[in-house]
Amino acid sequence: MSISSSASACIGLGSNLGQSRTLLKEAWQSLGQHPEVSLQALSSPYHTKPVGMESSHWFINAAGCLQTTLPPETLLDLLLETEQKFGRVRHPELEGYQDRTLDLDLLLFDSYVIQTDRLELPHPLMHERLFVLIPLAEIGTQLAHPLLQKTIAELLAEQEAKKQNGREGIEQASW
Ligand code: PH2
Ligand code: MG
Ligand code: MG
Repeated sequence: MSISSSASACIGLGSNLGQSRTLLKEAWQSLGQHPEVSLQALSSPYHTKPVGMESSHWFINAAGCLQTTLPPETLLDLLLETEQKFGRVRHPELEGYQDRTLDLDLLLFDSYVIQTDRLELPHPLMHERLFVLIPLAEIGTQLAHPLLQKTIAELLAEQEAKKQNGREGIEQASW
């Protein structure tokens, strides 16, 4: 038997095509079926305005934290497989962000800092995105960003202070 230690990972979940809320909930449960994943907490869903893309479809976003004995690259593989399983079709020929049934972004993996072509940890945009910070703060205010050395609560307060219109475009919903 191999002995591997367990890490805490946080995931950003998003969908703006199809039955988004159901897709996110089922995708989260599906991650929990993996023998090396143990689900810890899932935030509320939020109805959010698309950021950095032109789309008439608002997103449902949520954040979840889990424990895993998988290494980060293998957890990333599992996230990408799960996106496909839930109907994600990528169009590498198109520029910019596309509407999608499911996006699972690895935000934090313990306090790992990784910069490879495939995987960047912490997620390079997480500290700027209210649609990530607001759900993540619900389940882990005291989680630390290993590069910025600030908690999620502090990053959220900073972003909110920067935005003139506060939480406009982000509405809490329920599962
Ligand atoms: N994801 C993006 C780009 N823009 N906007 C919202 N509201 N929610 C997202 O999950 C999102 C986005 C790229 O992955
Ligand atoms: Mg994303
Ligand atoms: Mg993604």
